[in-house]
Amino acid sequence: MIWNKEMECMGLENLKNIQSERLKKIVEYTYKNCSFYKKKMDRHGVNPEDVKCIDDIQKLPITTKNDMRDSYPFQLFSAPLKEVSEIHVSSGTTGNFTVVGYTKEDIRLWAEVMARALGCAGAEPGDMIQIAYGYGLFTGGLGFHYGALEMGLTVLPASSGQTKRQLKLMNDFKPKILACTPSYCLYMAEEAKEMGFDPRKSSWEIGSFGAEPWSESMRKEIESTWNMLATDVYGLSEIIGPGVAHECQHKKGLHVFSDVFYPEVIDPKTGKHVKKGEKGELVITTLTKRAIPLLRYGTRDIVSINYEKCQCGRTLPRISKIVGRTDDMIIVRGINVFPSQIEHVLLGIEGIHPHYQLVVDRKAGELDELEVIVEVEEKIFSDEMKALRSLEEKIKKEIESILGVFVRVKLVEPKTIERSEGKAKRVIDKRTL
Ligand code: DLL
Repeated sequence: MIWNKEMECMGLENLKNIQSERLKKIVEYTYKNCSFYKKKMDRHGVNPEDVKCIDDIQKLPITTKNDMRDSYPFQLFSAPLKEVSEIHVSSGTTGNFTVVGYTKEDIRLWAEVMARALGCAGAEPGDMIQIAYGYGLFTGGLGFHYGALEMGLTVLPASSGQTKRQLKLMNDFKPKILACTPSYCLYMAEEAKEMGFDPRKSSWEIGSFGAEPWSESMRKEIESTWNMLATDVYGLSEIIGPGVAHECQHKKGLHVFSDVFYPEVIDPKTGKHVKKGEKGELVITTLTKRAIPLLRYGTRDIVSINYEKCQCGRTLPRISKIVGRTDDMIIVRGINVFPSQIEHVLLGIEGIHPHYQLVVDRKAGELDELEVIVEVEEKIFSDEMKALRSLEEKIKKEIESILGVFVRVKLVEPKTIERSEGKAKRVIDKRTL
């Protein structure tokens, strides 16, 4: 279903007019209410009056993750704290939390975009949804919650974890929709099988999976294991949480709700727009947010954008599945590698489980070593050593020929790699660079 047909299917010229009007207003608003933005624009030599239409967005400077961290906790807020009704934080690997806030109006916006996202996935009012993203400071649980209420779904706010209870809820209440990270969905399948439950007989028909990168092969694995449609949801706390973009049932890219979140793709080295359709860093401007609007926020996520109308009727632009983050990329002996590329190779090989970890190390005076640790079927372990070695060799050859990077492969028994109920940890970088 299309939740907001007017905004999602309008002609591109109309959409551009709306974006232009909203951009002018939000630039004025942030300049007036947030000293960080006033200073940043002044330093960059740009005034709110210079921004007359959406294409003028390129005159504005990029807001970075470091800007957010340096403004800890509330200096990037444009609304006074007493008007903020909810605060979330996301924790990075280093330094301070990233803090975000929502006014009442922002919460209404979040509910609206998340209802639109659920509509993309194929949810209909009256359906039941099991929300197994974490509730709390992480935006996943509550974002889905607000959207589901807005659409009129019946909500099971299960939060993440307690896997046996998740499965019992599913079995007894028969929810149609599941929302969680893709890695947690596969972990639940393992538990289900151990409990003697056939995942293919589950009540879940549609999954809305995101918060971490996942490959097309992982989608196939989830769809065949659970016999459900697996759709991709994208978002980040800084922009709103989940609800920035969602795939429709055609699964040909994620529709960005660009009447409120304006997307651009830049070359992170030059800061300039890439050519249409090329990959680069996704930059987003929140066109209507009040508590903490962001102008040209550099997400570090790598995507391309397709502006063609989709088969579903939506004219909203579509971002490609996220290949990885600029800061997630491992550079091994000078070659750029994204965990999702390795995942794609691994899941194409028979006998492999979708659980893996990449360990990068560099011993003194030596070159980088990339070790791929991957779980294989029990059966392979009970085979002779020879079979195990030949599988190791096969994986090694495929990764080396496709990615051009030298790797060591270590096969381990099922359940050796730590499972995650939220975002999976795929890379362990032991190098002290
Ligand atoms: O992960 C919000 C979210 C919750 C999205 C639930 C989808 C579902 P953060 O914790 O701030 O917010 O992390 C945001 O996660 O910049 C991406 O690098 C990554 N990410 C989010 N969705 C996807 C996705 C939430 N579908 C960061 N594919 C983002 C790949 C994703 N990466």
